[in-house]
Amino acid sequence: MTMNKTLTKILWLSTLLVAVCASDAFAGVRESNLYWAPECVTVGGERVDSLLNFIFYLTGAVFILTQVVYIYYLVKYRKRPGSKAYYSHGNNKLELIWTAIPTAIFIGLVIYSNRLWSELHSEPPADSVKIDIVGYQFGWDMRYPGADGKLGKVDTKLYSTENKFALVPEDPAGADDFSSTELVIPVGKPVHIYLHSRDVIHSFYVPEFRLYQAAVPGRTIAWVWFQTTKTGNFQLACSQICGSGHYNMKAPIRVVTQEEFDKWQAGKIAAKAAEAKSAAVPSDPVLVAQRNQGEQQP
Ligand SMILES: [Cu+2]
Repeated sequence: MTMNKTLTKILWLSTLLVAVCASDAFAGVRESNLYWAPECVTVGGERVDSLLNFIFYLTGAVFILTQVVYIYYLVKYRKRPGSKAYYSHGNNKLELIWTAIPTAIFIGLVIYSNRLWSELHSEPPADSVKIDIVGYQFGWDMRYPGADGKLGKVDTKLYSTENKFALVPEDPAGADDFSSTELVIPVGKPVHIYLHSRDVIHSFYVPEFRLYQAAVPGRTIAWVWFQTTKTGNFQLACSQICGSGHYNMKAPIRVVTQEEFDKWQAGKIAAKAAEAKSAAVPSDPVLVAQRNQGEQQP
């Protein structure tokens, strides 16, 4: 009996310890809009919100109305001495009306939400910023086009430790692409993302963007694009349980001004060019000597 109690205590204490130690890895704490959806910062998200709010207020109003009527009649026709029960067959006309109105509303909602869905998934604008986003156990890698403005081709069969973006080596467009561990986006500009997974199913989920899309291994998900309305810092957190480290599969998102983005991009492109240069010409004197020696030998 006491043994059991001790065991339970140990179990509780260790659970508490794990929770305290892991608290650092918990997702960002929401500080505003605690009783509503988080702040919305995309054009498409605003339209999703207006549909959600419409449904919320409509069902809320119907709920209050039906409850008021229900309570009114409950009190009005309560059991009282001398009053006799009265049997009513109902009213066909009324039933027809209260069936037809919700049916019409539901059909309207289906048509509207389908149209909204297809609009949100329409062709991305030609001037959109293209970003390859790759999920893996347990993190995210982003790839941006280099100076040529083109993302190199991907063959999902090529994912490896050396080729973490599965780039097709024959495609020259991929040579200058640069990678990032944070998602940096210019505000107001359409962003077209290409979603990939290196291992299992992950999910790209940004509540403030009202965006949720699974990343499926072996596939390129190319139909997601969005346009932000505000600068700020957000968090990309995988929302598909993908293994033991799922809780910590996060990446920072920075929505910045166009100038800030251009500066960041130029820096990344320059760093990539310098990296390519140093890889082509070894600067280490020992390596240079070895290379020269190698060249002299027949
Ligand atoms: Cu994941």
